[in-house]
Amino acid sequence: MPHTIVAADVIVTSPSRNYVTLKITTSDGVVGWGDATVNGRELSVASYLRDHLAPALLGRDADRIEDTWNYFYKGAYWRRGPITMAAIGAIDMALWDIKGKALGVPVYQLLGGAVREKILTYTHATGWDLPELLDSVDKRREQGFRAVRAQAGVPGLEKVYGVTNGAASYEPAGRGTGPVEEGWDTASYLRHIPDILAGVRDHVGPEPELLHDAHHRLNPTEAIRLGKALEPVDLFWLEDVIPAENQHLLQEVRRQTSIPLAIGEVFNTIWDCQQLITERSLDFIRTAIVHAGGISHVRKILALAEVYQVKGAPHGPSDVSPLNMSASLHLGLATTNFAIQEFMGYDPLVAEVFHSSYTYDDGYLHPGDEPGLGVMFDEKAASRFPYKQAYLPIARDLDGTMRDW
Ligand code: GCO
Ligand code: MG
Repeated sequence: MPHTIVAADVIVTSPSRNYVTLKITTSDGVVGWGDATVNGRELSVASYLRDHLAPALLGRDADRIEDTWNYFYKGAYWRRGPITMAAIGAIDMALWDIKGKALGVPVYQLLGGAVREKILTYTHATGWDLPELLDSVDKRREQGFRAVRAQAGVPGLEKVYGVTNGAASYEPAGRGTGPVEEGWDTASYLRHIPDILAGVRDHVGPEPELLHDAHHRLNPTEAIRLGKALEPVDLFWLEDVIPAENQHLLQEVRRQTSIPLAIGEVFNTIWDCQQLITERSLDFIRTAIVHAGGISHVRKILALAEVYQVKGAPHGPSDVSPLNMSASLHLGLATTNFAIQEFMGYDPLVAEVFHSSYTYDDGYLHPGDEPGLGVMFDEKAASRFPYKQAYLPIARDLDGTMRDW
């Protein structure tokens, strides 16, 4: 029996931060949910969905997930881009949720079934200086995490990539009418960070996995220097060493250091990472489910990656909703070359709106066995948290020149 789509509603809610959620309802009363959040540009996706895609969804057969993906991707004529792909991603997620609920099975079963019992996860540790960072790493280890991303301050600066001098937390977003400005000093960072990460490795011993995010700040020459300096630290990966626009340049870094590279949280399609994967310029591809067209499309990215021995390790910050997290975990449980899931956790307010059935235990996540994606969205609770304008920070060099953030 076809499940005809009779409603497609967009809800923007802000329990501590903004999330955009798509609700699709079928003629037989099945409701599917999808995440459409693009941090700092939330209302654009909400409008793209509400004004352009939702009307065209009405009357379509919810069972035709792949056809609907192509209908919106090819049918737009205009290609790619974070707003378009997050909107398609939300539709795709909601349709997988509906299919799972209609058949009474969790989405990972529809994707081929579990290939592992649980999914390794990494979380964030943050400190301005080494003692503060070690404190934060210890706390994460006490919570059971086996893999930790370590970020620190940079001497001479006060605020850098979400890390603030004197505030032991990481916050890559600010509310208000404009972006917070941070400073950047490549030379100081390169002098400082190898010792910091070596200090973390000394502290935790050889076993825990350590990761570090350079957040697009370096050029290939600087990235090679950093990669070489960090080889003794035995990182799980070094993330976003250079901006990914000039993809062939990553080969330079690749040829001169054995450090594992992760990249791709800003990518939206398979075509953004095709060259990186087929030239094997990276070890881990980081596209988030929501930002790259949903489960259907990220599944294809991971299938391409599998051929080249590249692994999946999707972006999973708290600025995408638990719906995205759940979709990522269902895909991860059913995908052989899925390495690890980033998991920052959420502000407690988020659980008032998103009732998720995935579980965390001793460093691993599991999507749970509820039908569909297993996340219930509480519309009444959501209405208590209206949208608040928010921006990602920007970064400037010491002389004021704009940098990649
Ligand atoms: C990460 C990311 C985040 C992003 C943020 C952007 O590796 O988790 O780099 O910190 O900057 O999610 O919205
Ligand atoms: Mg990152």
